[in-house]
Amino acid sequence: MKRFEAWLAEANTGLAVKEFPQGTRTAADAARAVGCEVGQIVKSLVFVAAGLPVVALVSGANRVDERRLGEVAGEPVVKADAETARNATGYSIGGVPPFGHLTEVPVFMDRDLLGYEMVWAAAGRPDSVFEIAPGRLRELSGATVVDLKGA
Ligand code: 5CA
Repeated sequence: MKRFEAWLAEANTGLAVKEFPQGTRTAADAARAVGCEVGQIVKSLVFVAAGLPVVALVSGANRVDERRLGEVAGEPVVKADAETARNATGYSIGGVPPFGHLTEVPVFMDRDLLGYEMVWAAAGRPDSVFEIAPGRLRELSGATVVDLKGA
């Protein structure tokens, strides 16, 4: 079994991963593959705040306001490079899942995601996603819900 599926099974989530050969590397790709609104795609973005990684779960319709994320993270943030993102989460950019990370990473979640009945997030690879209710996403990720979008 693949690594993120193994995590889902181990945690008894009942969540199922869907593979799309056409690819789900970006939010636009994922929305096209799934056939949902781009806002329903969860981007799992890794940042670094004072040397420590944090993850922002952001609606595919929104851009993160980095100043706002810095306020809630307590330190200014910069986008993580590919290697830092991989070391923190255990997954490569394009497939970073919203939870089940290799290390303990604080997670912040875009409030707008709660406006959808269901959302889709990356499942560890750039061709795989899974569907989840946003309330469940918050629980499993232990996320703090905040307004993350820029003006
Ligand atoms: N699978 C899709 C949708 S579920 C996905 O993972 N989308 S994502 O938005 O969460 O991941 C892509 C994001 O990674 C881009 O929006 C961008 O912010 C970031 N990214 C892409 N390339 C790099 C890079 N070289 N260094 C740092 N961040 C990058």
